[in-house]
Amino acid sequence: MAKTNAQKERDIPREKLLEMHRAMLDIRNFDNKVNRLVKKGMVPGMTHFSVGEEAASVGAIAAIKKGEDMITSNHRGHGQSIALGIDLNGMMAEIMGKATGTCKGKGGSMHIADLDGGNLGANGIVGGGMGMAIGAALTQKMKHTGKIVVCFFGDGAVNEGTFHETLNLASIWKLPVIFYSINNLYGISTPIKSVINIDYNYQRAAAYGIPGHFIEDGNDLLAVYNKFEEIVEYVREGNGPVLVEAITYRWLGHSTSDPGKYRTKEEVDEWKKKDPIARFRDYLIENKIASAKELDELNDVSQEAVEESVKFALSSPEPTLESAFEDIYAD
Ligand SMILES: Cc1ncc(C[n+]2csc(CCOP(=O)(O)OP(=O)(O)O)c2C)c(N)n1
Ligand SMILES: [Mg+2]
Repeated sequence: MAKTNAQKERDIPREKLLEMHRAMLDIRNFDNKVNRLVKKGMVPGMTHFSVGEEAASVGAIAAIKKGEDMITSNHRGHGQSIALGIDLNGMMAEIMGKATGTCKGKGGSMHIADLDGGNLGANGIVGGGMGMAIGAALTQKMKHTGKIVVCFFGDGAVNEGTFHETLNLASIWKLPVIFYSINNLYGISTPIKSVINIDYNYQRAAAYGIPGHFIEDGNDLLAVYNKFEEIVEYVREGNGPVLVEAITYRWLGHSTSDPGKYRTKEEVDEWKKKDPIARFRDYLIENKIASAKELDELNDVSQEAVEESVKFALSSPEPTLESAFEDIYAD
């Protein structure tokens, strides 16, 4: 794969490229590990994995200011949390319901939040993050912080009423928010094409008088990153919200309880050939940005960090019964 024009022009630092690769490795290694733990009965509740969709989250989050800008996320939010740099130990402990978890073990996989890191929270309610995102964006606008919010949701969320309400409000108030639909072609077993009468969801931006952007290959990390750099600049300059859609695919079931009868093995295999991590690895090697050995080592370090997080979670205490009544109201 040759260098893209955009990269040649801007010359993304090697450190940044490797940081993005590491984030994708962490997402895959972390989720594959959690999947194995679920099968052993070691994870309470339901989990939804980001395996196969890594580039769509990492490319977007690499374009915002970590520790300043904010995100909201959904039930499939592991990838976004990791891309934003959450502590893996705290996240694994949260998923295993331990007191040392990011949310003290009270949220679990679908409700991971990391306010210090800018993650305002994942949400088990489809479309549930949208109202929070525009509320946070309104705060940034009123306080002139210069910060922006990226609101992540799936293709299945676009027919929720809140999608219309929040895009409309954000557009008339020109809020600094990026609505980002990660289109993995299905909402559980429902193909997105069977529930919309247009080709793609980004086209709905026209209804709110805001720009709509399409990332046809959401498994191409640099395509996502380059597009987001452009969009982030536009939104930060005070031009109002944007709707973005990226096409990708989840390799695993909708959740850990999905028999997966609605798609064929051929379809899944076809998408595995478009593996975002393998493609970016080839790109780094072909362009002599890193050697195969260096990237293997990076993967080893990533796997060790995930193993470490499991040890941390397993050795952590359960939340106390009394703690169920803490953190309910703001002080
Ligand atoms: C308001 C609401 N309706 C239905 C559900 C059940 N549900 C959970 S995930 C999901 C599908 C979401 O699909 P999509 O937004 O495309 O995200 P994906 O799982 O594909 O990442 C549904 C219908 C829910 N959690 N909340
Ligand atoms: Mg979907």
